[in-house]
Amino acid sequence: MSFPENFVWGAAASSYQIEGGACDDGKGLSIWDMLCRQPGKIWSDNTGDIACDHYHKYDDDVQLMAQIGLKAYRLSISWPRVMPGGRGEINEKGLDFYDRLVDSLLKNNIEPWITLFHWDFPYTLYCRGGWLNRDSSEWFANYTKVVVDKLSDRVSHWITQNEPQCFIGLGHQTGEHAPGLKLGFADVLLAAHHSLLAHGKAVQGIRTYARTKPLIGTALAGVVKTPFKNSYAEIEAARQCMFAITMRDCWNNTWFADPIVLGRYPADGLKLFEEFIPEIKNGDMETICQPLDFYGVNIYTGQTVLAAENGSCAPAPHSESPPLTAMEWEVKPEALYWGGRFLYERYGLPVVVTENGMANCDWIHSDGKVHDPQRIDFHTRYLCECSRLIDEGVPCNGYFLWSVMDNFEWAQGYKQKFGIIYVDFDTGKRTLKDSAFWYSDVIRSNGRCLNNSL
Ligand code: IFM
Repeated sequence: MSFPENFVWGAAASSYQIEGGACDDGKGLSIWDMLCRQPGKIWSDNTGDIACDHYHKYDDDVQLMAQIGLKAYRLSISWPRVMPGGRGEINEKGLDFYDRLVDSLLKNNIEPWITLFHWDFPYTLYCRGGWLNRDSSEWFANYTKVVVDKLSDRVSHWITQNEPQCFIGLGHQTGEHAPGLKLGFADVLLAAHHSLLAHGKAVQGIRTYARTKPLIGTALAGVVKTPFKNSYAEIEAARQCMFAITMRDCWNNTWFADPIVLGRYPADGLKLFEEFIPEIKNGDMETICQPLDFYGVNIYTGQTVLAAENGSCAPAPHSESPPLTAMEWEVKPEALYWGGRFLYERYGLPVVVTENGMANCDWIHSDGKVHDPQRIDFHTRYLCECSRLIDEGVPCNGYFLWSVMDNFEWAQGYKQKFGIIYVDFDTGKRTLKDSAFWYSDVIRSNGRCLNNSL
């Protein structure tokens, strides 16, 4: 296995999941602060009030990242930390936190990749309609400018939003995530349309105001289908299935990616969602479809499908007892290869794996260490598929392991552990897991050490 010389070996986390400091230094409330206050919404009624306390411990955390040898760290900005009411007043102390974090990363030769929105929407703006309000795209554009003005002299990698499928679908349709709404489908699509407009305006803003040449992308959830067999018919079936819309929900690739990259909603979605389609004003699709530098995709699992008789596809027969992570997501390494390949074929953009990781049952063992061989095996297998993707000519420029440290896993609270750094949430103590030492070897050998595991 080999990776290109300048391959970006990274790890990721997001503001609400690690920062804590929920009310510190003038930060405003987000919809997650509010959801966590509703009993029964989050596992064990956990909250992100303190989380990893990264807001105060960021410098130590950066030292650990440097010890691991990360080349890049994907972080997100908390919109209400920077603009407590979501618009208007700027909270300089909040902005300064990111200023210091970026400096600390650069001092340690770690490239910051900034995600502008990873779900912690300002509560004040939610009270004005949130993503249902068409003004939301302007609010987001103004917020983007504030961040770009502050950080773009040192930051060049930008991701607009993380996984719209989740913050719209889980937040506005099923209600499992903040803001906890169970809206009718027309409103779900309206919120989605506004978030797409916000993406487009943010890209425009970054290109206009950035002081160093920006590289801009997305971080969409990858809904991946893999072929049952390596035959033309099966591969074609998986490809079609991966880009088909068959359900009235957000759990697909094309409803978000087609407008962003191709400038139009997919025809099958328009047909299936016909009576729920929001008003699309003149110029909307042009605003949404801005040139991007990479297609960021978060891949955790996939579904294997086989070719069905009428040219469509059907779920493949599956094992009675498939390998599952603690999230009960099936371990499916080939999803990284097929997902990356199909997305590149359709959208023609270089691919960056903006998230890949596994929740595991981790604890401190009696020898004081955290042994997580399952996670090492998981990443070895997925990276092997990443290498295959690159070998076959798909420009896959980077890989961000989710997550750099254990964190607040949304509705699952602290039950799930995705990190390569173990966090004791009672004391705040960090312990590098075996997987952190392993990832360090991977990075330092540019992936060559993976050959020893095969
Ligand atoms: O923790 C989340 C992250 O915030 C978004 N992508 C999936 C991860 C694991 O569920």
